[in-house]
Amino acid sequence: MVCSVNRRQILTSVCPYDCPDACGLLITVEGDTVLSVAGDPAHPVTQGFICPKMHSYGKTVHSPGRLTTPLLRTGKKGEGRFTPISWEEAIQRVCETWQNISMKYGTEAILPYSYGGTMGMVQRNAGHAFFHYLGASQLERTICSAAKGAGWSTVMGETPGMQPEEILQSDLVILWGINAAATSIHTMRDALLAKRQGAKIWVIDTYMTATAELADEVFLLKPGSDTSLVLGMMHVLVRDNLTDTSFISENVLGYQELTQTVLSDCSPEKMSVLTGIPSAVIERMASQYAAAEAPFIRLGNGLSRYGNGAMAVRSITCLPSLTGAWTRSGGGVFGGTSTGAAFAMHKIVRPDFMKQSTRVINMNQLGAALSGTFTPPVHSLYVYHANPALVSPDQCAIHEGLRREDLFTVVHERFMTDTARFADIVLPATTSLEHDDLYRSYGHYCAQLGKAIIAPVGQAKSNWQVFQMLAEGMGWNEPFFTKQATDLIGELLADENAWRDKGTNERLQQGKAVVLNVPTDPKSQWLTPSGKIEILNVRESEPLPRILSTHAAYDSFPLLLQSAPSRYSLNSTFYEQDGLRAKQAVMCLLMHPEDAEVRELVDGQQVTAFNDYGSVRFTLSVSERTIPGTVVTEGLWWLDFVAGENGVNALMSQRLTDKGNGATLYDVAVEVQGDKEG
Ligand SMILES: Nc1nc2c(c(=O)[nH]1)N[C@H]1C(S)=C(S)[C@@H](COP(=O)(O)OP(=O)(O)OC[C@H]3O[C@@H](n4cnc5c(=O)[nH]c(N)nc54)[C@H](O)[C@@H]3O)O[C@H]1N2
Ligand SMILES: Nc1nc2c(c(=O)[nH]1)N[C@H]1C(S)=C(S)[C@@H](COP(=O)(O)OP(=O)(O)OC[C@H]3O[C@@H](n4cnc5c(=O)[nH]c(N)nc54)[C@H](O)[C@@H]3O)O[C@H]1N2
Ligand code: SF4
Ligand SMILES: [Mo]
Repeated sequence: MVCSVNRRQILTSVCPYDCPDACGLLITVEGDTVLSVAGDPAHPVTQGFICPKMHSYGKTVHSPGRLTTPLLRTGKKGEGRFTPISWEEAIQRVCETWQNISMKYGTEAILPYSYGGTMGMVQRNAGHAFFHYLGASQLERTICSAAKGAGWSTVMGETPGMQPEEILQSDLVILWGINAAATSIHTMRDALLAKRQGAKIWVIDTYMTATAELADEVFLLKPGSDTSLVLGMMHVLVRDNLTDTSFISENVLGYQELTQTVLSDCSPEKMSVLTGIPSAVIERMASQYAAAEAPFIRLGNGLSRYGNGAMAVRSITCLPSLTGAWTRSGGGVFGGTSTGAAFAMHKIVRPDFMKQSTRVINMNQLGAALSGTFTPPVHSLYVYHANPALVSPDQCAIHEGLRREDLFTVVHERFMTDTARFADIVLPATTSLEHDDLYRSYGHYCAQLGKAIIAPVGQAKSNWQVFQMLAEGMGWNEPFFTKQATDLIGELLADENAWRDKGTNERLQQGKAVVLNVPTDPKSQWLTPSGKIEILNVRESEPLPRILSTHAAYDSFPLLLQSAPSRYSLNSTFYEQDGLRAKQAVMCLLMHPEDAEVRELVDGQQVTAFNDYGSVRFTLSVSERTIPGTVVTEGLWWLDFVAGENGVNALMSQRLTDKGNGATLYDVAVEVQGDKEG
């Protein structure tokens, strides 16, 4: 008998999930078993502190729900009945079907769909080269932060984000549209540290979040009204001469034009009606903002998920330039980092493989794209590291499309998700501990390697491995597809540039988290066409910040619905863990007592929220955490665990943001009624 002794080891890794913190991890393994997961104290930013979700990552990796073999559909689409098949058969079926579709309808009839299941640069972008080579339709990936990016760049151009740790030097931390206690725990940690040194924390949100509980002051406003709030504050700054004229004259374009608008149209009284925040409070917010030495605005994504979302981000981005807050350590606005330029991404994405330009389909309009009437029709959908049947807007339209008999759907997943249930072929995916990748972060400036530290569970394969197999199955002999993930990491790091010091690659190879250089000073070198902060941007159809309407304002339903993140899940990820799900209990709808009373609804009862897109059942939670007129649900629950047939995104529309073609997931109105008994 061969006896193998599995040594217990502690190995470094990175959290792979779509979270700004990209925490450094220490994984204790014995053989191929993960024993425990902890934060890595050596990580320069995350310093050993991680969220409760990742402490139990081992339960995800070794979950009995993991997909372990390729599967072929045997039941109806969406039913979830499958039979195991071999990888060879699966790849052969996919390639043959794609070759037939390509001959009959052209390669653009094939649509890839991927997003943020894993954030490593190689595995996240693994399909781009393949689909470029194939000539498939392209996906516009704008579900998350596109409007936020567009709002920022309208004012700041290519200026990179400031150093997030400056928050520690701030005397007024404004957490604006961000539930940091859930979604950016190190921002929350640092905000609380700043508070201990005397800073005040403000939260500007639409309901009382876990973050709001930790703040000195909470300002709850009507969903989608942030532009009105900030323009009202600007009115006061201008009217009361609280602006920094010398900073403005040297650094700002369009101040005079802005003053005319805000003075004539944006009085606090008027803005009070639009925001629901009393005018005296808007006055006080403005004067306290101006009085602060170094106000640090941490801008979340919440306020960008509206028909006027890019404008809201743009307006807030202008604020520190009025008071010259940028000149002081700790002052400014931070919405995130963008470190793409640090790595040779084109060597992975291979835009040069596209023989001709192909059509682009917006991911937020997948429902329309899958409808039989779309021309030319989509005949095959390949989904990897994403769960569109649950997380994308207008769920009923998506499900209807996924049920089409003439649609060939392939889903590469770790679990039998709501999307995988609709697949013709399901392929089993590795977790981050089973494949190699290089990670960066959108919340700080560190990068780190995450190596494969256990063998794949079952027959799981990484995103990149599957595209290698598919390329082979298609009969392509392009050498790029024979490279290993580690080779691709090498390509990303090959060219030296100003973001990476000489020793960076070596330290990365040792598994260390490395802080990247920011080549320009994000607080004085404005990388805009004019070289100034562009409050006025004449290249835009809206040259100045201005109040734009939300989409929901045109809807005929009375309650605005927010579907915010939960502390114990990450989008639709982590619902595989019973313990984390138990902490969320059930899919709730928070409603203010006044709204409940007029509808004769009581706490704990079953209700249905509905609008023109669909209807969703919730357990009602009557709560003063919301404001009248706004209802809130947290988390993106798998359909296995909800009362009705739909998830919350059955209520969301495919309408896009004002700029950036983003999703308007929070810009939605509903009515709510009590369910009949049973
Ligand atoms: N635990 C956990 N962490 C996560 C996630 C998760 O689901 N769970 N998701 C990850 C992902 S993909 C992302 S993009 C980030 C997102 O994290 P955040 O940047 O925090 O953004 P959002 O989740 O969009 O919403 C943040 C807050 O905005 C509020 N909000 C909604 N509408 C408005 C408005 O009109 N004005 C204002 N001022 N506030 C508004 C919401 O109520 C919510 O509390 O978090 C990541 N981290
Ligand atoms: N109503 C509402 N809708 C929302 C949001 C909201 O706040 N409210 N948030 C939106 C936001 S910000 C975002 S970013 C999107 C997120 O949308 P998605 O990016 O689709 O995110 P997840 O729901 O986490 O699904 C990711 C899936 O990837 C799988 N996965 C993980 N690692 C791998 C891997 O290495 N390979 C493969 N093949 N699969 C893997 C996981 O098992 C999981 O099922 O959702 C959006 N939808
Ligand atoms: S989900 Fe976010 S906070 Fe939690 S470990 Fe991962 S990166 Fe850190
Ligand atoms: Mo996101």
